[in-house]
Amino acid sequence: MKLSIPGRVAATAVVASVSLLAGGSIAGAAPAPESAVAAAPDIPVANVKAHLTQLQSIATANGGNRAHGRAGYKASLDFVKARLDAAGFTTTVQTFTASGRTGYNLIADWPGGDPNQVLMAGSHLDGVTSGPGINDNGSGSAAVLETALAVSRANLQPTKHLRFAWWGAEELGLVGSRHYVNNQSSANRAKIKGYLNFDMIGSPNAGYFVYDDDPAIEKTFKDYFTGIGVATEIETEGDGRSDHAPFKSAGVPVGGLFTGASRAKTAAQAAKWGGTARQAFDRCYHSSCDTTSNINDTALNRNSDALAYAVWELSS
Ligand code: DTR
Ligand code: ZN
Ligand code: ZN
Repeated sequence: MKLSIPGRVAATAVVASVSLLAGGSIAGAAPAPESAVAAAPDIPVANVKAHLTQLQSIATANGGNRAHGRAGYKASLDFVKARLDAAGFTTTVQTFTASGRTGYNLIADWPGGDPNQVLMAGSHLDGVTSGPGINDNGSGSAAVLETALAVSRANLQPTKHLRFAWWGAEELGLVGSRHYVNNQSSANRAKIKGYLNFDMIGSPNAGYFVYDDDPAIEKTFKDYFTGIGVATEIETEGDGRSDHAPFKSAGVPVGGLFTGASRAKTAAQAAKWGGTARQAFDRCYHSSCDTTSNINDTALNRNSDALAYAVWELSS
């Protein structure tokens, strides 16, 4: 089911509400329409980085990783869950088995909104066994967590019901997200009007890629980056490569953001985005050096803000 966001209405409403929210007023303008979209807040990148520091500490205290079936993964989930419980979310831990070990998904529902129209945002929380997995995928997990906390701080009351998810065992083949989708009734699956995926959004030699799946979701992300003057490219290698795939296979509109993995940045991309041509977007992909030093703060900041913008826009 496609999301239908008449861009001009949403944009007008956003302009109206932003001006009004900022204490300004649009001289002579009509009052903001009832459906004015509250402006998404800036996501403090310092908060996102603080979550990454926690995940790094968890890996360090648990054999150097946060991989499926290891102590570091469950400790990561417990950390995220505690923050969400304290912020008023209704959390659920879903268990499954993969490679003979227990896996866990964390689902966080924000109370309110139309239960028949669910907007989801998610990321995989597990890493590989060879390192702490801070860009892959602490970056996505921390940004989704901070956006959820921003929803709580704002006490957002969107039209749609908001649900956030942190997946287990993505590195074993999208096991956790596939378990979630396959264990939803078809009726409940049909209620999910969009799934937004964030897997590697802070790569050191960052590119700015938008998934080219659902047109309305893709446009929402592109509109954000256009608004901050950052060019984007469509993500071409993503199909099947992350947790949006099981949702897409089930007919759910999907989208997401990505800053690149082991593929090398081209000279043209370096000219557009900065960084180093002919060097991987993330030289520490699936390596022990994927630590808190392996993050591009500007990319993490921009993608965290784009995440919040899309959640606010697409849930309104
Ligand atoms: N599969 C992800 C990394 C990854 C590689 N290509 C893409 C494209 C779109 C999203 C993610 C990815 C992982 O290793 O976790
Ligand atoms: Zn990975
Ligand atoms: Zn990943």
